[in-house]
Amino acid sequence: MFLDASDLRRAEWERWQFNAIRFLVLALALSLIAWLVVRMSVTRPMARMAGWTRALRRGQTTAPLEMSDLGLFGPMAREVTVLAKSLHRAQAAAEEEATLRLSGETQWTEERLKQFAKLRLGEAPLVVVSNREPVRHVRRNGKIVAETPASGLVTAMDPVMRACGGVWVAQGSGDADRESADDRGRLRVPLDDPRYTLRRVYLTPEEEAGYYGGFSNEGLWPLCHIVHTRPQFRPDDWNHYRAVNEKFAAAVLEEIADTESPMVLIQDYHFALLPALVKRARPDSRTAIFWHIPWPNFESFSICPWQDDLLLGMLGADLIGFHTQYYCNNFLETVERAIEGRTDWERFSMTRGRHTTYVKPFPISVAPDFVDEPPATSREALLESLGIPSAEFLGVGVERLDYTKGLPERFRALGRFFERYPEYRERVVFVQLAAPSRSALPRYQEIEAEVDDVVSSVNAAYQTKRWRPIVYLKRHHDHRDIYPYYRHADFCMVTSLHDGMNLVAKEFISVRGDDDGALILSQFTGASSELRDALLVNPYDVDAMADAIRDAVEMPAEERRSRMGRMRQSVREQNIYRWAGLLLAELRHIPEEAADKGPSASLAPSAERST
Ligand code: ADQ
Repeated sequence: MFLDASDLRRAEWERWQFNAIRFLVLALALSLIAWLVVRMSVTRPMARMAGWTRALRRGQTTAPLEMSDLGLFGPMAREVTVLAKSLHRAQAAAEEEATLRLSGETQWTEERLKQFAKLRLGEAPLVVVSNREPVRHVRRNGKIVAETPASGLVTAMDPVMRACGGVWVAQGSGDADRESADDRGRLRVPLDDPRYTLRRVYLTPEEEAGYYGGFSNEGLWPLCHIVHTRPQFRPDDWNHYRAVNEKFAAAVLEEIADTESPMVLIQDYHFALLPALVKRARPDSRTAIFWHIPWPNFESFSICPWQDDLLLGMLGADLIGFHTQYYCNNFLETVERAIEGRTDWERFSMTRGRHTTYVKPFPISVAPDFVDEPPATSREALLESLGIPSAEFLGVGVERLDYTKGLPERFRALGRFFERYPEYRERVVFVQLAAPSRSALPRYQEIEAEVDDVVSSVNAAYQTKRWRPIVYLKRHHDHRDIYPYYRHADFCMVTSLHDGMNLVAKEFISVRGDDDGALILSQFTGASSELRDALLVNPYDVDAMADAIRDAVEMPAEERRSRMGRMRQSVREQNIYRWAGLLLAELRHIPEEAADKGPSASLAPSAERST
């Protein structure tokens, strides 16, 4: 039998040919895919990064590089973006300095504060202590996110720390704070461009309730604000307050252990005992306490059962700062009448033993830029996002939900305005941004319920099918979200019953580059002594406030512009860098105490007398 194998050979040849073609097609497809991948994830992003860097170098853009399709280069692009931001900031600061020099102005800027800190403070590190931290980590929908608390103190201190560097000791209050810091509670902030260290101190729920909710916020807060809310003084709260002050003192002492002559800047009424605790252990430190809320008169303060301990704790400081001269007067009168020592009304100081404490006003303020790279939201887009088809006049209020801020009074005044001036119905919309605050305390639950009620009743009384007079947004907002409201409002209302300074008024002014907008401001805020071009009101006088709203919406454009222009000039000059610069300069001039002549032991609060 013969078998003709030529078919097999042909078939084999065809198979080879077929495989060769398949291989070629496959190789082509693979090359194409590889080419596309390289182009998408390497060549194009590189070209975009190069183009963006070129535009940045030429000063044509400052916007961060869009990251969504950067693939492999994501981490590098992030770093380059941070670097670019720093360069841009440095360039803007240099330009600002040059402009100021040319115009002969001596304005405080971030750069000037930075240079001041470097040249004048030298190696002395700056340690800031406050209850509120500049950034807290919280869990949202299973993710950890960083958020800035709604707090005047944080708004003011963060730019200072960004300029000076150092350590900020504060309570770790976010539910994901521990995971976001190292074992000692330390992390570098701001997270995207670290410039200082945050040292978190963790409290137990009992300490938090007694020291923060109890003594600080149910005792000292209503004691210092004249708002007719009775302060609560409980010995247990006081014990926690003392213990927490000691806990913070231990953290501060640890932070300054290896440094000579550190500067310690203590913030607010949560830490009245801290100055003496720090100075007793470190007499070489220069220690100041800044009191962010009003100081009442002697009679009001004297109802506190532990007033001597608080005053002696504060007098441990070399320098005590308040917002206004009036609070300084009240304080010096209080110590003169309550504490044995030599009061000097010429130099505004109190001397006990060998230790002198100076008392001075430092009116706090805001940074010239409310936010970096503000959003370009238009007025129409803003109104649309709120479901408001149109509003001829837009009013805005921005507050923590606090009974000192006069929110019910403001909404009653709005109701009276629509009652008295019905021609403004359907033409004026008032947007209130309110961040819930201290919600565990009964008085804060009451004020929240009262505000809900007043808003509902004013809306129920005047709303129509296509209009609601008050839009009430009860939640925390980032400053970037607040910016468009300030920017597009025709008027802003600050109606505090009593307020140390009030930064909302200054924030509103700082964003009005258009020199437009009217400010209605309570005469009981510290800010009212600086911002005389605001429409000053007594928040207890509902009729007068209703008239002030009418005056704000009817104010001629020319008058609005000249008033706003003058207020902007004042806020620009008296900015937060000036506040910090003057405070640090004053503290630096105070002669250093020799270690053997530290504050007399009597400056420390006595444990025996305290409860
Ligand atoms: P506060 O009582 O907190 O400050 P304020 O000075 O008005 O009051 O500052 C509030 C800050 O919180 C502002 O920066 C504001 O933008 C922000 N904020 C308000 N509402 C918000 C919201 N809904 N969401 C997010 N942020 C919000 C205390 C004293 C003041 C003093 C400051 C600084 O009571 O008198 O001016 O410290 O010293």
